[in-house]
Amino acid sequence: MVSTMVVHGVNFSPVFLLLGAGVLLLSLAFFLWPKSTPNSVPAESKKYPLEDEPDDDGMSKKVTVLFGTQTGTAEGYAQAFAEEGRTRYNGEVTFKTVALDKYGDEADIFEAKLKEEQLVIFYLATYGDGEPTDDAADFYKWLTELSDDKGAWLSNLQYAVFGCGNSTYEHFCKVGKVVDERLSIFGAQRLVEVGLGDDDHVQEDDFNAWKEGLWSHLDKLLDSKIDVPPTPGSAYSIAIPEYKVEIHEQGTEMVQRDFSKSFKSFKRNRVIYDAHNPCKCFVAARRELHTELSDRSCTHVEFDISNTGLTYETGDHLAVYAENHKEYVEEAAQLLGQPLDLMFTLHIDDKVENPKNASLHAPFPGPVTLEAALRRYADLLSPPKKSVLTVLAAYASVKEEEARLRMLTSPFGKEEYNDYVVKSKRTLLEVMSDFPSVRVPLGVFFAVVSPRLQPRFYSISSSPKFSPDRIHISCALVLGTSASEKVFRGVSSTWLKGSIPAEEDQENASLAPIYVRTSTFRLPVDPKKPIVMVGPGTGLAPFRGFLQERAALKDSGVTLGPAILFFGCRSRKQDFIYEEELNDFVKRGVLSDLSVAFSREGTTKEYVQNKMMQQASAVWDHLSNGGYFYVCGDAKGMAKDVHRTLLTIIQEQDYVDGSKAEAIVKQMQNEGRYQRDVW
Ligand SMILES: Cc1cc2nc3c(=O)[nH]c(=O)nc-3n(C[C@H](O)[C@H](O)[C@H](O)COP(=O)(O)OP(=O)(O)OC[C@H]3O[C@@H](n4cnc5c(N)ncnc54)[C@H](O)[C@@H]3O)c2cc1C
Ligand SMILES: NC(=O)c1ccc[n+]([C@@H]2O[C@H](COP(=O)([O-])OP(=O)(O)OC[C@H]3O[C@@H](n4cnc5c(N)ncnc54)[C@H](OP(=O)(O)O)[C@@H]3O)[C@@H](O)[C@H]2O)c1
Ligand SMILES: Cc1cc2nc3c(=O)[nH]c(=O)nc-3n(C[C@H](O)[C@H](O)[C@H](O)COP(=O)(O)O)c2cc1C
Ligand SMILES: *[C@@H]1O[C@H](CO)[C@@H](O)[C@H](O)[C@H]1NC(C)=O
Ligand SMILES: *[C@@H]1O[C@H](CO)[C@@H](O)[C@H](O)[C@H]1NC(C)=O
Ligand SMILES: CC(=O)N[C@H]1CO[C@H](CO)[C@@H](O)[C@@H]1O
Repeated sequence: MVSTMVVHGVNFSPVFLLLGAGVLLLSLAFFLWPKSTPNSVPAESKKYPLEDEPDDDGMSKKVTVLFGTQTGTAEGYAQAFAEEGRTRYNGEVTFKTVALDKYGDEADIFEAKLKEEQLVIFYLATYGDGEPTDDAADFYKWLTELSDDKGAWLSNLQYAVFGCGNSTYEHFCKVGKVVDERLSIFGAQRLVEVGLGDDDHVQEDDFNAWKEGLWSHLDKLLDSKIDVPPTPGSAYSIAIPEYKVEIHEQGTEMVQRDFSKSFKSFKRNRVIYDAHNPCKCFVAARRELHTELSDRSCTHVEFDISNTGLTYETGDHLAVYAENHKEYVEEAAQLLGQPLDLMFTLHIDDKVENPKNASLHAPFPGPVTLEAALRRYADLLSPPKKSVLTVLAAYASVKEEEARLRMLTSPFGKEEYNDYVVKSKRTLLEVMSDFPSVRVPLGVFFAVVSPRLQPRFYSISSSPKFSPDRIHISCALVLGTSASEKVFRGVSSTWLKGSIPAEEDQENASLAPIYVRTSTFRLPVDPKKPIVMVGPGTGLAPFRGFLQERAALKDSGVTLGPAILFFGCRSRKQDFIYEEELNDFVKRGVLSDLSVAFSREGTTKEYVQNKMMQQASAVWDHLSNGGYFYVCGDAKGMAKDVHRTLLTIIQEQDYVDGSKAEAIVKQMQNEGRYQRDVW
């Protein structure tokens, strides 16, 4: 018996905003939300029709906006850009946004579809070691491997690329830059220089500046009627997308966390677990890896994957959907002014005339309590984007608060936004509590204020040869002081640390949806090849898997090549994780040499790269013998320093100059003999 009451009957309340620079900011309110709920279709029935939206007369103008995103930023830009375009050209130009994996999945499709396009705008994020996002992987591989000899086959295409990245990474916006370059090689016409969105500053500002430049070009191509472009500074009425909220009676049964059973992906009759269809697994075992003397924490967790069909390979990554801490959930409910036990379901109202509902993601399944919804689905701690502040401003009942929120999002408030949100890492909850007059309706909160909580990735620290039924990970706790001087606890690391293992309490054991993401971080096919591994801190994780695999090979009679490992931590007495296991691998001859750099034991810091220098000749011996070089862990500091050290070692040991050493490293990378798993 579910009797229901609709609170927000209209899922689309127009809110009139007077914006200082209308064109610049219009798009912000349409910022869209991370890849969200499951919406995949069975793999085999997936079709990529050449034209799924027939152009009525074949004459109407069309812009295709393609994106590759991991956490939703690039998708948000794509949606905002498209939305602005629809308004800008009074709906006379069709703007279609498509994720690259929905666009196609193989050479023929990409080729046929791109040939038909006239205007394509790309929004592409970069990850890992300058790699594409999962959804852009097939496209990127195809485009980068396509022979240059193909010539100017894309000469009908005009395009622009905006890259999303963070300039502190070595390969800043690499995917955007590469796609831009490749398209040009094939004769496509670049409308504007590739945009470089830098997360280290305010990326939204880069996006806004870049798209203004692009509009001026697009106006010439698309706007037949207005020769004067819309004047900045004019007022726009904008609407904030929202879900319809259906409130249920107390006592209604809650749906279990459900990643859309009906949309399970199958390949050759096997269940495929992925972001749309993760596998709920129990925490089987958990233990602290640091000693009591450490003031930090690193948790070893084992997920039970027996009888699930979930499989993995040594070197893969595990995605974990963790839940928010109780404290944050309670605070969020309070800020929303709603009780935790409120039972509701979100809907997209398709009865109401609503052009914006297309940009809303499928809502999470209901009925759920507000407590469960906030715990599972809401990202409460990420610093809010400017677009979110624009929405909050629309719901402020105190004039001063509204004015301050508007100022923070205005072009004049760039510095203030940077100081207030970015530099001080202010969480969404902290921002909301700074503006107590803001009361956001639930349908708006889940649609556009709180992004969907994303899974976190972990390097798998076991090998299926040794541990087929359990996936191991090692997670460093993120703990700090927040902008409001409260304790900041990372979502996933806190959840993992507090998880209840079935070994200890079968009845109350913790469950999390997980899936395995295939990586390219792999041991040499030939086990006799020498390997050199560098993995300080949690960077040790995949190497524990490597060593387990080597141990299994050795036990089955395989002859192993030499393997050396450089590990680093603060001190032997605090955070020398898996110390006993590593020593045991040495004893068994699975690991030929273990070098550990303790950074806080002596008077001077010692890092893995110092240990590498001390063993330069051994390192070069192995590598020049066809050996493999592996680095795992921190991308921003460690991996760069280790890279430089490798170049130095090659120069010194091989008596070559800097550019020759770089050529040697490049060669190793091309041959897959220099692999990095960095984050
Ligand atoms: C491919 C890959 C492999 C990885 N492998 C591992 C692994 O093997 N082991 C491991 O431990 N991690 C690994 N990570 C990192 C891991 O995915 C998570 O990022 C990490 O566990 C933190 O997640 P969290 O949810 O606990 O923190 P989050 O809730 O995501 O918080 C972290 C964020 O909070 C911000 N922050 C930090 N301090 C504060 C503060 N005081 N106030 C406000 N904000 C703050 C930081 O800017 C950071 O962006 C890997 C990441 C990737 C991409
Ligand atoms: N979430 C992410 O994506 C991410 C990415 C990278 C790092 N982190 C941070 O890293 C921590 C993870 O801890 P962890 O156990 O992996 O590592 P860790 O314990 O912080 O570091 C391991 C060892 O590496 C040393 N080190 C620091 N800078 C180095 C450099 N440039 N080159 C070589 N060695 C260096 C450290 O020394 P000193 O500390 O003594 O200098 C320590 O001895 C978390 O607290 C998290 O905040 C997070
Ligand atoms: C684990 C990790 C690795 C990253 N690697 C890179 C990189 O190699 N180069 C770069 O320019 N940006 C890198 N970034 C930054 C992201 O590309 C940037 O935050 C981007 O805005 C994310 O877009 P998305 O939300 O659409 O996925 C990395 C970010 C993370 C979290
Ligand atoms: C970009 O990298 C810097 C430097 O490591 C980091 O402080 C910052 O948080 C990153 N930005 C984002 C949004 O992740
Ligand atoms: C499980 O949790 C309940 C409630 O907290 C508790 O009463 C019970 O003892 C727990 N079970 C075990 C086996 O510890
Ligand atoms: C997903 C969704 O709800 N789509 C609807 C958006 O609005 C139009 C116009 O009312 C409907 O036809 C769609 O079904």
